[in-house]
Amino acid sequence: MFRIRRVQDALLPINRFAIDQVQQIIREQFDDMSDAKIREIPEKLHNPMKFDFMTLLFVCDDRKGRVKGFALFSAEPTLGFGFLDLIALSNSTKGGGVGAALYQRVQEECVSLGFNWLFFESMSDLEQDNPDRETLKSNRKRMRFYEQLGARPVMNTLYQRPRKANANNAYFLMADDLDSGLGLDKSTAKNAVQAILRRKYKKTLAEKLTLEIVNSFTDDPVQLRALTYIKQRQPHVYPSIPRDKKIQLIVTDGHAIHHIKSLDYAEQPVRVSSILEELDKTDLFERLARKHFSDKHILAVHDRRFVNYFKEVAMKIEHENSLIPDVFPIRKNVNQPRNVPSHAGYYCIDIYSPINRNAYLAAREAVDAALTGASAIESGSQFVYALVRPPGHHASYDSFGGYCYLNSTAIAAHYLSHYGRVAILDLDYHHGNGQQDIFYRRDDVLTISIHADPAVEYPYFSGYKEEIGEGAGKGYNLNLPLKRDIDGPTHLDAIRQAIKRLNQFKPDVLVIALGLDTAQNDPSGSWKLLIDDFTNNGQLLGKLRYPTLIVQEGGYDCSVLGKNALAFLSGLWSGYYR
Ligand code: Q9C
Ligand code: ZN
Repeated sequence: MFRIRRVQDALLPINRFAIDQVQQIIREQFDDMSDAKIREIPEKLHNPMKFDFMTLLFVCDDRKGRVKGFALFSAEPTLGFGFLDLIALSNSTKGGGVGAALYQRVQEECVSLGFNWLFFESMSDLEQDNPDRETLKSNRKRMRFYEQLGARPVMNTLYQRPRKANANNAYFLMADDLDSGLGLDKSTAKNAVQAILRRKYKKTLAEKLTLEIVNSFTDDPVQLRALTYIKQRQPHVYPSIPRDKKIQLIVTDGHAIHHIKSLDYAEQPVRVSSILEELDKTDLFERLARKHFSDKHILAVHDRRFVNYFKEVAMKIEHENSLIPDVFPIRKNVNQPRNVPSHAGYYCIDIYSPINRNAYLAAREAVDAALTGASAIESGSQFVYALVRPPGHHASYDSFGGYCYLNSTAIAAHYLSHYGRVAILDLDYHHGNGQQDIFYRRDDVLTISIHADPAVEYPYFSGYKEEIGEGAGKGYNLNLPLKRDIDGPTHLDAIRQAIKRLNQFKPDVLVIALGLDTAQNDPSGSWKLLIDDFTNNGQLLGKLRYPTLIVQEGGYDCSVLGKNALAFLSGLWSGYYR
């Protein structure tokens, strides 16, 4: 089994590993590529605008990151074509469809960028250019492969005239119409060829020769060689969005067992289905199955006694019954709670989070979903959305509240902190007191929260801007409280401030606690964000290009939840890919 994915950054270990292997393959197989060029690949990927083409790297690997092959591809968005620089398999890969899959992924990328043409060079398969039988044979085999995939040599030009840089070989310019059925008109071809030659043979081809080749394109449309190895070709079926570009989606399908059947309890199962209904109208998502993770990930951020208490007492509650804590001790010289329902107030901060067996089971599942998302990020995904409930961001090291029991966001962030620097950006209307508390003394996980002023809003006792972290964590917690009646533009300004801090911190991974209770008319909020504000927020954050895990938190107006979630997520996506 293999998968293909785009590697854009060397932030996470799996990507650094991929790029190392790609460089190794190039060193082994392309002795004409200079070491400087090989070494600048990561910089080209990370900073594509600095160079005249945009470089994209697609790797084919097993899920553990062992590279079977790669395609290095340049996009020329202004002229609207793609150029395939290199496509190669690792020495231990024996075909198996890897080459074709990589090539097709490049075709899909071109189509999704709106290009009509893909160009590349391939060695001549003509006898006159190949005195050596073996080379002739392998060049013919390669040409057959490309013919099957949709590319053919450009004929009747000087392009394949031997040049200094490839003195021993004649290379055809290959053109792939990406199944558009269009002819290659002369001016498109000339512009493309000029751009390709200037870039590819910058150091070895005099401008005069470049122009000679460009001007040798006289046929209009340019002639492509007729099929010589096959009679007919199966056109490629293009997906609306290449699979690895989709946002991966994990849903806690068992969440609905946690159902507080009271009309004024806002945190209802329908929240998830209303979001899902909107997402399902698009092709933007790929579902991932939820995996199970051990309790050790929970116990890494939560107090063991708290977790045990929650689990044990939850299991004691009779079916359909709920326990709402009623006595809340001030934790000064009090005894440890026994695991009995009447002691529930010890770990609880308010009356909004009834304990019952299903609350535990559902919260546990939300944790698994968030961790599944974190592990997808770890293995190279760009965007993963964990659509979960109950929410988690009000649950701290040893307390629960605000509809939250276990802090899935914090648990996922801690998991990811083993692989790099993590930043959590909490966009819920309410302060993310849970992860603030959990990471308050740490400098490897930055916590930022944009929320309504706690002087007048839940959770009242935290979320002030003076709370900046302690010890090593001093300066690694940022609260951006806002007034009760703000709208989208004011909120966007706060996001810009958060981004400034993110840019200083330079996380390897971003975790977004996505509360949608910032929307206009949300029953638990007072802000006035509209659908376009969610799109703008997403876009701004997507442009940062961090691998991003989004975990669902609050948001209670089911008439707009789905639209706003989709707006935010597609904003993220387009900020990154467009
Ligand atoms: N009259 C989250 O959004 N306030 N929690 C309830 C009821 C509690 C919100 C007021 C708000 C908790 C995850
Ligand atoms: Zn909230």
